[in-house]
Amino acid sequence: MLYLCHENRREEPTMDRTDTEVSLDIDGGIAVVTVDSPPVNALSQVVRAGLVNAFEAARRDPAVEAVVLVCAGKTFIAGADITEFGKPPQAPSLAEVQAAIEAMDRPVTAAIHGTALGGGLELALACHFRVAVPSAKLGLPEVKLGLLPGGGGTQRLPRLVGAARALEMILSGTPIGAAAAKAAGLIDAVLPDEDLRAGALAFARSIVAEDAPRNRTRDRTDWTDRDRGDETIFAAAEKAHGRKFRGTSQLGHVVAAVRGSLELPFEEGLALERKLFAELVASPQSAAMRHVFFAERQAGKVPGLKAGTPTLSVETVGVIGAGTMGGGIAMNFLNAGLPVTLVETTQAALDRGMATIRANYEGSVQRGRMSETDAAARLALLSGALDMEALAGCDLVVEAVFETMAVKQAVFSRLDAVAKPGAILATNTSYLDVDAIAALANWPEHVLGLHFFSPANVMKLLEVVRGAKTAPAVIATAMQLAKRIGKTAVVVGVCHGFVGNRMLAQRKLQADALLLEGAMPWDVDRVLTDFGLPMGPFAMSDLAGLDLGWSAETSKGETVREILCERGRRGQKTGAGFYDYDAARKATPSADVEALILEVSARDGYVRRSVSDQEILERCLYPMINEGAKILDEGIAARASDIDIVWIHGYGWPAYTGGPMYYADRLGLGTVLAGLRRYEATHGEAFHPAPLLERLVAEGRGFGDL
Ligand code: T1G
Repeated sequence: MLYLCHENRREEPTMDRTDTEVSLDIDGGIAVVTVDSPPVNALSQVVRAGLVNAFEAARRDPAVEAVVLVCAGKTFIAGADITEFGKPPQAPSLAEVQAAIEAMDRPVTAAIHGTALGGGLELALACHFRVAVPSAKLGLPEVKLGLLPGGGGTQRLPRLVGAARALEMILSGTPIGAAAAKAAGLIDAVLPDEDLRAGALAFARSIVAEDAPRNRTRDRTDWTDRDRGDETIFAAAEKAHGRKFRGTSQLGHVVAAVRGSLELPFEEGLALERKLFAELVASPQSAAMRHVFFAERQAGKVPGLKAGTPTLSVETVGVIGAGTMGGGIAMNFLNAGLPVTLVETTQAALDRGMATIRANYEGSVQRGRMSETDAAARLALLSGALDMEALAGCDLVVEAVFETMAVKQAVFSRLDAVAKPGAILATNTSYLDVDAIAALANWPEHVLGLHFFSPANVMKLLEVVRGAKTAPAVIATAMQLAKRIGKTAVVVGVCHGFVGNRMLAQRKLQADALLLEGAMPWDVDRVLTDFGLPMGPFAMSDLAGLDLGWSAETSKGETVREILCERGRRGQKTGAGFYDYDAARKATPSADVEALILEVSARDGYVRRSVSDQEILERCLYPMINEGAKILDEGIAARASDIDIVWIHGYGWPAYTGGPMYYADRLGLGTVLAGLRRYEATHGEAFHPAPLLERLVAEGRGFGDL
């Protein structure tokens, strides 16, 4: 059956028939089907229809001895077209394309480069053979969209590599390289070099010459016969990935689908997969995670920054401050292969910082996450110095010194005197006024904030703080550098706390107030971890240290936090904070802290009451959402979805609820506004609704409509 690809064209397929998205040419008896649909050759309706027509044309040509499927551009098919989700399906389906391939009476080989992901890999699994260039990666990342492979991946992959490895690939969503894919039996050959077409044609000719059997993946039984009935496979997968899928039914669905590949005939297994996929794709969790996918990419588009803005070269980096943040920041650049000069004020501090970095790499090697060679290569790029003069040749310098304006301004004044002309000078401040820091530089247009989140070598978020005078080229360079070091960057404006910490401050205010009104730290933390956050505000304070921003000299001993610090309960690092910690840092509620809270509450005249979980959740989240509305109204964030990305990648907000602003839209801004007004009546100004929120409710719109 032929499909109308576009412009209602309908004609008999010919060998040299060319579509805009899929073309077919014959090269010495080998039909080469090429997909050319930038940017990632996603399986749109046009591509699917073009593929069916191309394979039909190849099938009808007696001169064709074999077929090779390749892609133009930077990658093999990177999956279904995510923009089509949630819309009425359009024929042909991916299954129909796969059926056209499996119906071929001549061998079909998928030739992979770039990243064969999701539906792209599933299409390759329906081919008789798969080859890949050495740099290729292959994966099924559907779980990152709240889905499971819906193109036969849960049925064909276990038949090729076994259920255990299939479950690992599907549940991790992490692609594997060509060599690992060959070793696992996922592909038949790694091509000798990156010349994809030549390698693929040579492979196809060898298959024809050997008259190699055309095994359809769906017919293979060696692995399924071996795995059937082995419950340890599923128990291991659930143990390894159970925690990651809190709040969604994905784990159960993936396990059921893969189990079906062992116990059901292929077509029934496909039907089960389709049913389970349909449930997930219709779920609010998947809609939220698809929102996050596009929001991450939107964040990379900086309003007012013209495409093609020239960027500056960054090949050497200096970091001032070898503490927790400075060391983590340095590791980001070392991991990207950039030499780093780490500067401290004393040899002891420098030695401590260097030792921590070394220990982190040794830990990665011990956990099998990094080879010794790679760790050594990174450490070879690290040098230390006690004098800022050592930073004179750096293209980028990041300061990560003590978080007070006086210290940062002093550092910037000295740094400005030694930095080379054109160097980018960045402050890692979490809150402070970047413009006030830039004012001390000869070139304020080369000054910005690069706000990393602790632990800086782990958390994906980077708030790129755009100063009033920061040049577009410097912003463009920061965005490019963020991608290079594997960060998700969000451009934010200058205000106290920028986006993430400004909203966090609102939550902290309420969390502390709730303690005096009737809740305990473990009540508040439980409500927020049940919501899906990795930890609540009090556990987070214990991790970061209660004495952040506190000093014995200035402490007034008034608040619960101050008294805890005065008593030496400064968090995990002292074995006690809001919680008591055992040697393994396991937290337990503290009777001493409970007594202190009751004492301070009584001292301040509170009549304690039982606070419901719902009130705790609303009191913590609504003021954050309200602050987000103010941040949008002030232009500190360009989009509501940027705020979502800040919270997902900076604080672990559960992606399956889409981020605070997306969550508010789904809840209904009217509900948030009513809640704010209710609490304003009893708790005052902190709940006064943002004008933008009131406007949107009046207009019946959401943050996503901005
Ligand atoms: N569908 C639609 N658009 C996509 C897309 C996709 N699958 N992948 C990328 N784009 C757009 C993206 O929005 C951006 O658009 C541009 O391409 C460049 O992307 C049936 C159901 C392939 C590793 O999850 O991981 O198959 O912003 O900036 O950094 O079982 O894109 O330019 O307008 O990310 O070079 C499964 C998702 C889908 C892969 C390239 N596949 N993509 O990274 O470019 S579900 C995925 C990626 C599925 C089947 C199931 C990455 C990339 P714009 P980019 P990149």
